[in-house]
Amino acid sequence: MPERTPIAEVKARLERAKSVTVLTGAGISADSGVATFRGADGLWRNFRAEDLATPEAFARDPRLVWEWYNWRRELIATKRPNPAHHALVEMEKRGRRFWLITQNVDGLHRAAGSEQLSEIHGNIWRVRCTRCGQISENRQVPIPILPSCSVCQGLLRPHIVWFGESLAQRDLEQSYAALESCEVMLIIGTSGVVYPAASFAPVAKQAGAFVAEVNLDPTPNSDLMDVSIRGRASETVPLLL
Ligand code: BV8
Ligand code: ZN
Repeated sequence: MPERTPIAEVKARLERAKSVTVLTGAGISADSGVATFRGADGLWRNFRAEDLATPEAFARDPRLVWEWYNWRRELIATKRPNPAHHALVEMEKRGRRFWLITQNVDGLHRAAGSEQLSEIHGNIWRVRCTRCGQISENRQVPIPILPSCSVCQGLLRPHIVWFGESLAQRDLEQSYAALESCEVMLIIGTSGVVYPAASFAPVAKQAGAFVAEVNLDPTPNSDLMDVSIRGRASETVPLLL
C-alpha cells in the first residue's frame, strides 16, 4: 500500500467513520479576514484579549470593554464564511453523527449553516443582562454604549465566556459526549493554549478516536495527533470531503 498523504489518510478515515467531532479556533476564520487572537493582528490599542475579556476588566471599565467589542462587531459584520466553514456544513449533512465545537465567537459557522454546533465561548452577536440574565440577539453596529436591558434596564454585557468564567454546563456536556463517542476528531485552526478546549483533543484520543490537526504551525497538541496537516484551513478542509 503506497504511503498515503495526510489528507488522503484523513479523508479515508472520515469516509468510514460513524461519528465525527470537530473543534475549531480562530484559524478557520482567518481566511474570512477575521484577525486571530495570537497572530500579529490580534491586538487592539495595544491591549491583548486576555486583558479585556475578563469580568474584572468589565467591572472596572465597561465602556472600554464595549468599545473593544464594538470594534470587533464592526469588523466581523463585513466578514463571510469561507470554504472551510462550508465544507464542515457539507460534512454535517453526510448523515452520520457529527458535532462541531467552536471556540470562535464570530458566528461564521452558524452563518454558513452549521446546526450540530456548540459555541463554547459564546457569540459576539448575543448580549446578556447583568441583572436579570436575559439573553438576546443584538446586531446593532455599533451598539450604543452603555447598552441597557429592555426588560429591567440592567447593564448588558456580551454573551461571551471571559477568562476566569466557566463554560455553560450544557456546552460542556454536549462537548464531552461528542469527544467520548467520536471515531474521528478534526482540530482546525486553534493554538491549543486556552482551556478547557485545549484538553479536548487529548480527551478524544484517550477515548480511542483518530485525531487529526489542520494548522499552519505546530501546536502543543501536535505530538498526540495521528495526522498533522500543515496548511490553510480554507484550502485543506474542503479536500477532506
Ligand atoms: C475556565 C472569548 C474555569 C473572549 C475566549 C493556566 C493554565 C491552564 C488554564 C488556565 C491558566 N490560567 C488561566 C486558565 C484558564 C483560562 C485559560 O485557559 N487561559 C489561557 C490563556 C492559559 N481559561 C478560562 O478562563 C476558561 N474558563 O477555565 O473556567 C472555571 C471553572 C469553574 C468556575 C469558574 C472558572 C474560559 C476560556 C474562554 C476565554 N474566552 N474567548 C472573546 O473572544 O471576546 S478565548 C479566546 O481564545 C477565543 O475564544 C479563541 O477562540 C480562543 C482560543 O484561541 P484560538 O481560537 O486558538 O486562536 P489563536 O489566535 O490562539 O490561534 C489561531 C490558530 O490558528 C494558530 O494556531 C494559527 O497557527 C492557526 N491559523 C492561523 N491562520 C490559519 C490557521 N490555521 C489554519 N488555517 C489558517 N488560515
Ligand atoms: Zn434585564
